[in-house]
Amino acid sequence: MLMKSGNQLIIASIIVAVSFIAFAWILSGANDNKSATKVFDVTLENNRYTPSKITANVGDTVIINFTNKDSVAHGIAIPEFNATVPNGHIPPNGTAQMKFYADRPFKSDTAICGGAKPSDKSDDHGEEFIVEII
Ligand SMILES: [Cu+2]
Repeated sequence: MLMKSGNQLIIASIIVAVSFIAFAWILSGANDNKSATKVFDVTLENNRYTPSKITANVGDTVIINFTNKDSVAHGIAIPEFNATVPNGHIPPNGTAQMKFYADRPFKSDTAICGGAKPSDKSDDHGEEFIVEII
């Protein structure tokens, strides 16, 4: 009888320990959802970005992999996040990566071949790439 009671105590202790670990694991998972790494693959062709808009959350690390299928370079930058690609341009028929930490809400056209705002159609290439951080 004493032996059985001891076993029950051990089993009860194990159940409590496993429950605590599971609870901590769930909590850590919830935190991961709040600040994630978001990866976007974006293609440039005929002076157009596809997709032409991406959306991420404040607290995210944003990685954008650009593929340029045009025979001209395209400029891209987000000064607010100190973000750009090597040499500021996605090379002709090449690739470039931009990575930044989104520490605040933001929404703008980040294509810098010409105008800095989505409503500005004055640049030679005419493309727009909207980055929105919500
Ligand atoms: Cu361009």
